[in-house]
Amino acid sequence: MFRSSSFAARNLAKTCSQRRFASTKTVREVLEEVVPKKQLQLKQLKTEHSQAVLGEVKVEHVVGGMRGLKSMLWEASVLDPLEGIRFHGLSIADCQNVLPAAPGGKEIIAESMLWLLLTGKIPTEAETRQLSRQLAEKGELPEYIEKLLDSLPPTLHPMTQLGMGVAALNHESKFQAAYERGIKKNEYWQYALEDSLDLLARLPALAARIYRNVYNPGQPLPKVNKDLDLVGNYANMLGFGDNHDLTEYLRLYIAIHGDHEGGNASAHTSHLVGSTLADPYLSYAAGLYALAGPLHGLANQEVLRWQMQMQKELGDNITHDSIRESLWKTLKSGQVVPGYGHGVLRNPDPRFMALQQFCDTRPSLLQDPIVQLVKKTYEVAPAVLKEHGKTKNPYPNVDAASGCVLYHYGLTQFKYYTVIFGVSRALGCLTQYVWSRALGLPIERPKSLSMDAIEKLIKE
Ligand code: CMX
Repeated sequence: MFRSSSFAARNLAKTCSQRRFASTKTVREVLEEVVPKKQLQLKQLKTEHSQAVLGEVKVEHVVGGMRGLKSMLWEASVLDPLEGIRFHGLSIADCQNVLPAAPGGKEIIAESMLWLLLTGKIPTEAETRQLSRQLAEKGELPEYIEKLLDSLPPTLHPMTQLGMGVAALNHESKFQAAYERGIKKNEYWQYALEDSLDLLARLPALAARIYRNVYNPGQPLPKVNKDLDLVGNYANMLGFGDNHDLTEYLRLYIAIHGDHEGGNASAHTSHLVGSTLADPYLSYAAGLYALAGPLHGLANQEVLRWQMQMQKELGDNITHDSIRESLWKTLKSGQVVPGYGHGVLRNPDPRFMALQQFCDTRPSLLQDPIVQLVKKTYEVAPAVLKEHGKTKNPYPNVDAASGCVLYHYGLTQFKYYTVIFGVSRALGCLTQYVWSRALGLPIERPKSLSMDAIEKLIKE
């Protein structure tokens, strides 16, 4: 029974229910059906429409970070400035209606989101469970990776460690080994899929080992439990397995944060590196280092630090006026308000709203002073940012909300928050890696210009 799902969601769910009672397929079997159709679609685009114009390139694009320039193919999701993200046409609310949850849970899980991103189809519950088991069976880390992580200084930023671990896992790359053997181009995607699933399966153990080494050295780490979903295992290995609400929050956060079309810095970096036929591990490691910048993924760490500083300065009696003053203080000191603004969005981020809704259903969260402060800041900040007049989007993005809930449940180490984002974003970046190989996309090579060359072109 679906709540108020959109037309796209009802249609997808209907198609899905037609095979709901048929045999359970693996994600690879479904992809084998979908890939030829997509390959045909691309062939038609190339033969029939290759000269169609999608927009103009202006000087503002070249000097303005290519904002809004339509120049990349990205299959799994499209971001609308006003509505927010849609995964194969489905909004976050649609996904919450139709994607299977974990046993005993209500929130979308990473496996059902991954299935949707990869195939454009809604998995049945049995298919989701089967994918969970498939991932859990490959979830342990090779010994050399454990040794590598254990040898790193605990003061090294967790994101640097995550990128190193992911890059070193390319020792296992089936894609790279097959390439060296000399496989055909039309076989690339199958090895890309295997690597992507292997990497996703190991990310929880990798990320949890970093957490253990940095924050709880010497503590035992649980093994991967084959009966748990990916995020259930992640929460368990982080030491929060008995906290049902935090596990559910992580499930929701990781699923809805999994993809945000292709132009954002981490997705784009991963896509660019993958286009050289570097394997999925190297490609995603590169994406992680883009995510580690404060204007991108590191913002969730910055938001909480900033909100807690505000809480300290304002004391017990926090009012809208005192928050307004504090916002102006940040802006006047030349800093950005972390968690606000976006390169594409021009409305409050629906991911922020979904996380707020999660809080609204839990009284303990609603009573938490830092959760209350995030809410109150949202009531004031858009007007202040409008008055400030610089940002094109005065509304919160997902990072404005993500950290305070983690903090409430006891995951208090801000520096670790971007790692959770990194575990999540692998869903979308690795999905596109598979699609880029399935579609035979070429190496990326846009044209750059010097300022003299731009002026010359303008004169001509
Ligand atoms: N506070 C203050 N000023 C802001 C601002 C904010 N939150 N957001 C944008 N601005 C400023 C920009 O710095 C820029 O100023 P200059 O002209 O002096 O360079 C101006 O407004 C125009 O920027 P914009 O076109 O609206 O935004 P961009 O596309 O250039 O940047 C983003 C987008 C997210 C980097 C920016 O809004 C920002 O720095 N936000 C705070 C950090 C943050 O929350 N990042 C997370 C984003 C989500 C994610 O990628 O994970």
